[in-house]
Amino acid sequence: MMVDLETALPYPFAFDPAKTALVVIDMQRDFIEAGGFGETLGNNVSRLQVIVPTVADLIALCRTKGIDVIHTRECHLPDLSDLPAAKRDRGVPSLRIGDAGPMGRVLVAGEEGANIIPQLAPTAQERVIDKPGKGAFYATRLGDHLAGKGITSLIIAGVTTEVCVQTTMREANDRGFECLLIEDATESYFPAFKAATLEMIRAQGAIVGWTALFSQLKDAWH
Ligand code: TIU
Repeated sequence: MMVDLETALPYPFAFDPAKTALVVIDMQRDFIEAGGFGETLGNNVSRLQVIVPTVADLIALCRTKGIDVIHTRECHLPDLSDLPAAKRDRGVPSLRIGDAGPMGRVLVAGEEGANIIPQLAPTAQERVIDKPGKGAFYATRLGDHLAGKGITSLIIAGVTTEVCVQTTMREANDRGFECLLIEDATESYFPAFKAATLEMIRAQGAIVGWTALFSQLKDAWH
């Protein structure tokens, strides 16, 4: 049965739970905890910690409803063969991707920092997609996974709003998915960038997709 989220912006968002997945983007220690990739870039990572309880509630709701929960992690192979020089050499971080830091090698699969934070740990049944880019469709099996399950709508959460979340949402939109971003389940190191991203996603008649608060989704989903 369809769920009609009448309070979504810019206009009501209807979805069939049988064809909907939750995608939780990059809720990793490297972005959310001190000593990880986010902090090496000069960011105050504590800003991202405020959404953790809401993301946990969103995951719990989706598990209760029986919809597919997918987690992504931005990270690279230990030999860095999937890390373009352009990404490694960008900017003046305190540590570069692949360097040894307090949570292991920065943004490398298998290291502590690349793990999803314990509060949001995936279950053994849930798919975890490791991705070398900002978008979750680039160089991953996500598209095949969703097609195999007949998924047409995505509920999206995670960090950071204007980088990996927005890139993934635009990739999904171009692939024909209807996308709903949960406003209080996404966060940025830059409040103005989060606000601008929410606005640009839903502008022009949902040019990229819809947004709603978690409480609004919960209230609509009986
Ligand atoms: N730097 C920043 O805001 N984000 C990233 O590098 N990756 C994600 O957004 N996951």
